[in-house]
This record gives sequence, structure tokens and C-alpha cells, in this order.
Amino acid sequence: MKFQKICVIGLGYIGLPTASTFALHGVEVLGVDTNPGIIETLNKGEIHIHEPGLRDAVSKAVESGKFKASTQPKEADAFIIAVPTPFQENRFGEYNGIQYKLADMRAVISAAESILPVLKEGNLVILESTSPPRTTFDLLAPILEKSSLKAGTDFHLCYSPERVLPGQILRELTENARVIGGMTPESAQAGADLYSIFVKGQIIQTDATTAEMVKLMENTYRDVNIAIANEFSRLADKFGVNVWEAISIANLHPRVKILSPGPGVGGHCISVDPWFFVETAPELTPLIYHSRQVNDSQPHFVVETVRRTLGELQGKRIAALGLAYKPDVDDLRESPASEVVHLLQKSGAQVKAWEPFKPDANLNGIAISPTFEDAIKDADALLLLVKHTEFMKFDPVEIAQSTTARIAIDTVNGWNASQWRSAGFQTAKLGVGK
Ligand code: SAJ
Repeated sequence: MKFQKICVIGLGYIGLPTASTFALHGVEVLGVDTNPGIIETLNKGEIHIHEPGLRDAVSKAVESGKFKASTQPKEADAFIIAVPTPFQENRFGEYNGIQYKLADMRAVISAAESILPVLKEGNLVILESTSPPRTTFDLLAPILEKSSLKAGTDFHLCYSPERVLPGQILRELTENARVIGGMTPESAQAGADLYSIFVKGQIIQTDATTAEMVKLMENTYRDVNIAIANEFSRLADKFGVNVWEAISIANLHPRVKILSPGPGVGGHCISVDPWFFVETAPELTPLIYHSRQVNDSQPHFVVETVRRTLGELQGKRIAALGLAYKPDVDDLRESPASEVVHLLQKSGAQVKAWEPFKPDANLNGIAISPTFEDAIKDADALLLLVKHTEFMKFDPVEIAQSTTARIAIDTVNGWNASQWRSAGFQTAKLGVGK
């Protein structure tokens, strides 16, 4: 299939890089988002999110005349849906006494409905949003078939998950292997034709449900592996062992690769996607469910470590360093660091947070310092919550001159404790028992 014009619906962390990459490869792209503020920003060649290289890609795509943004889709050869699929905030499922989260598919439903008036015979529709198994067949196809066109016959329908790593999106978008799951083999071929415009990695064609499951398996695998690392940190703490040393020794075994413990698992992928399996098969997913429980409760373990180090938390002044969900990104969604701050505040601590990637962030109930200096100045303790590169470069001697704190607590194994001790700090690390 040949593609001259495509519509990308949803201009967030995935849709926008995808849209601009297609435009830079000569395809006429209409980016669609329901937020008029985003459309205005993009049409000026500016961007609303932080991702290395993205500003440059979008401004070049706009300058080339190949990328335009609008609040409504128009006729095109292909439609890509890349909208968020978070979980529902106030509704839960229940199975045998366990409560599980439910996917909120409203954005996928309205994106599909928005295509209906412009869908034509011979078009290709691709869902990229992470979704519960069978979404393409059971949710998307019936909506699109309200056009009276038949999915897989009159138009092609595919599921192709994005698998890019925030912070490396533009590179991984072109270099990673791409899975295309078709409603039919012909649909998969049409999807492969589209992505081969820029994808240099292997393109694998399969069916839509396999592709949905592949995506969920990848992120669930990572979540379960981080859960065991976090559980090891609690065990090490109990037995007076340094978990970081123990992991590095265990990882010398040729078939062992334990991930890193930390304050928990955040972001909008790994902490969300495993629930899509639990929701659709709670009777089959005890391991996945319990891994979610372990990772979600890790901020409490951080707070216990802080309490043990500082004593009673009431009135303690803590500088929380980092609020993003992981190093060197500005994304604060589902951030375990923010959860730690909330829990510390609940225990009566006075926390000042500093997030270099989003100094102007507005988080419910969290006091974010305007500068790093302000956050640390009058603190009793420094609490490292995110392994941002710039935090790793701190000189403890210099820091000691700018803060009243003499305690440094590290939850991510980012600091060399002996250097901090030489600079006069008492140190503590997550997963390092006394
Ligand atoms: N984390 C740990 N320990 C580790 C690794 C990560 O605690 O050893 C934490 C991070 O700090 C963060 C969370 O896990 O809070 C998730 O971070 P991540 O870097 O593992 O993953 P994401 O969410 O940024 O991106 C993932 C990627 N999936 C996999 O690596 C299997 C990415 O390829 C996907 O495209 C993305 O999810 C997505 O959009 O689904």
C-alpha cells in the first residue's frame, strides 16, 4: 500500500514523535488532538512535552509544510490512534477478595468515533495505545464498522504497540523492532508497508491479539522483575545485608540479571499495563497482581528507611531530590518519588521538593522549591529519590556548604556513601540493613 496522507490521533509522548517522524520522511501528516492549546503550540513549531530531539523534529516538520495539527481528523490513507489508556480512578474490579484496577478506554473509543465520518474503503487504521487483550477485535472493530465498512475486508485494521523508551523515543522509534498485528494477514501487510517508511528495525507481522499480548508481556515482565528486586531490598534490610552489593555479585552469574530496587515503579506504562492482564483474567494472574502490590507499596519501605534514620518524622525538614518517575525525564505521572513525598508529609515531615526537569510543576499538596538551593538550604536531611544525572555529579563538600543538613539518604544507589561521609554527612541507603 502507498501512503501520501496520514492522520495521527493523540499528540502525546508517542503520537507526536510518530507524526513528526512520518512528516520528516515526506508523508503529509495531520496531527489531531482534542486539546486546542496543544494544537496552537504545535502549529507554531513549538512543543508541550520534554523529549530529547523532539523540539527540533517538530519544528522541522512544521517548517517543511508536511505537518499540521488540528482538533478534527480529515480524510487520509491511514489513521494512527495513539491516545492514553490510563486506568479508571474511581472504579475497581473484584475477584476472590482482591481488588484490581480497570482500564479507561474512553480516549480510544472517542478517537475511533472521530474517524468514522472520514473513514473510506481501502483505508488503514492502526491502534498503538496499550490496551487489554482483544481490544482491536472486540472494541475497535465494532466502532469502526458503524461506518458500514467491514474491518479487515473494506478497510485494514491493525494493532501495533509502541515500545519506545521515554528519553530515547526518537531513536528507538526508528531502530526498534516493530510488531504489526493485523485483523487479517493483508491488514498486517498494509501496516508493515506504512511503518517501513521509517522503521529500520525488523518488522514482524502477526495477528492483532498476539501483538496486544506481546506489548503487555514486555511491560509485565519488567514489572515482575523490578518487584523481585524491591522484595530483595526488604530482605537485605532485614538481614543486615547491602542489597546493591548482593545484586552486583548475583549478577555475575551468567543466567541472572536482577534489576535495581528503588522507591517503586512509576510512569504511565509499567505501573499500569500489568493491570490489563489482571482485569481480563484475575483468576490467572496472582504473580502479576502481587508484583503490582510489591511495587506500589515500595514508597512505604522508603518512608520506613527515612524514619529509622531520622527518628520521629514530625517537624523534620527533608529536601526531596527528584519527583520524576525515572531518571532524566520530566514526566511526573504515577511517580513513586511523589508518593514518598506525600507519605512523608502525612507523617508530619516538612518536605521541600526539587525537580530540575520540571521546576514549575504543580503537584497537589507538594511544595516544590523554585531552586535547588532553596530546597536544601534549611533541611535536616537530603533524600535522593531519582537518579537524575545531575544529582550524581554533586560534590558533597560543596553541598555541605549550602545546607544545614548533615544526613544524606539515598534510595537509588546514586551516591558514593563514603564520599558523603568524608564531607561530614551521616548516610543511609535503601536496602542496606543496619
Ligand atoms: N525501575 C526500577 N528498577 C529498574 C528499572 C526501572 O525501579 O531496574 C523503575 C523506573 O525508575 C520507573 C519504572 O521502573 O519508575 C519504569 O521505568 P522503565 O525505564 O523500566 O520503563 P518506562 O516505563 O519508561 O518504559 C517502558 C519500556 N518497557 C520495557 O522496557 C519493557 C518501554 O520500552 C515501553 O515502550 C514503555 O514502557 C511503554 O510505553 O510501554
